[in-house]
Amino acid sequence: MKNLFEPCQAGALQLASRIVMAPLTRNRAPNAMPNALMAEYYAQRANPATGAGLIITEATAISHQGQGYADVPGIWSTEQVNAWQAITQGVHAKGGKIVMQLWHVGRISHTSLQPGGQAPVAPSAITAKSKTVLIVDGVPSFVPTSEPRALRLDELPGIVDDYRKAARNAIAAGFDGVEVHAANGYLIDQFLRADSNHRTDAYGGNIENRARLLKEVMSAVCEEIGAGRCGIRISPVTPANDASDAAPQALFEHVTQFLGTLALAYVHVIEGSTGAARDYQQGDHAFDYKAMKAAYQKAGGKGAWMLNNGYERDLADQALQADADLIAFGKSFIANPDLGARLKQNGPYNTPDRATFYGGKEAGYTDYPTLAKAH
Ligand code: 8OZ
Repeated sequence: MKNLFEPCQAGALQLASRIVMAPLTRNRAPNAMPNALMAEYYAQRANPATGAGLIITEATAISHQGQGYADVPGIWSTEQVNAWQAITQGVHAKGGKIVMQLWHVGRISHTSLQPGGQAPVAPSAITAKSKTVLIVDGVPSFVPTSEPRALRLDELPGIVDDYRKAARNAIAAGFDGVEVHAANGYLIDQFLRADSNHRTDAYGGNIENRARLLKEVMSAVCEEIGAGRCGIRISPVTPANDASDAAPQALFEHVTQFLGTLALAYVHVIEGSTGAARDYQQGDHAFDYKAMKAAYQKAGGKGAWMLNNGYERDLADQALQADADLIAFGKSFIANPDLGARLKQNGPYNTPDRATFYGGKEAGYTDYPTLAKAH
């Protein structure tokens, strides 16, 4: 019987529990720079006895071009690498582990966030029916994403190289590893899905071609820092950020079959619609997650299987008995810095305040009470 509170080996990562803090965009990094307030937030959640066995950072841009939201952090400059060190040191001082989520948003961006005010880049010049966050007059506001331009074939090696350098930078900043963000309708997911990828070259068309960028990025990152320190996040059926594909089952079985050939730390699966109630088993969201995992294992995949989306204690226990090794908690980690301690006694839980998810300072970020403080 697996349980949340026992150690788990995920590739080269020795984790003190099966409780993971999911990546959470919080828009509190002006100028794409990590800062002291962020260090406090992560340190509050880092002790595995009361918090997470593994923290995954908020999505972090691998390049200026990879940025799509106001005040999200980056990992492309020396200054950023140095600033992240305070965060990794703070987490390690509490006995915790932390990996960085590597992010290129592709078309989910706005010209005002791009180098030189240029168009965002994407597999094809198709505008997403989606919004991004800008700070307008000091207030976070949702605006439609800009029309992207299609990446030229000769630009793709540079994108793969940006992921490679970002992974190298993450290790230099003291991270235990990286997670490649291939979910939620961002660049890699845009390549995967037929509705956002109309390319006619080696990166578009059939499944193998649409998965090519993902494969090249994963191979590069694994080669750079060792596969045992690398994870990946996928979201087979999410409609987030206008992600859309008529045949996700075949697509994602192809993807996990490839992932099974790498000796990854873990595969992180968002079930259903990102951030929504647990609706993945309903109607047109029918997706055979077990078959996807079987494809991974058949190909030799031994890395931990991490599940996410709306988990609470009972569902997490059930998932661990079924097929999960790790459970990633998102919104509940926003509101409960000591979520591990609260899961152990199954409550009480603070309620997350949506109004403070994106942007702002301490309020709704570092000021949620712990059990120790509430009593
Ligand atoms: C919420 C707001 C902005 C970005 C994702 C990185 O969906 C995100 C994100 C979530 O993966």
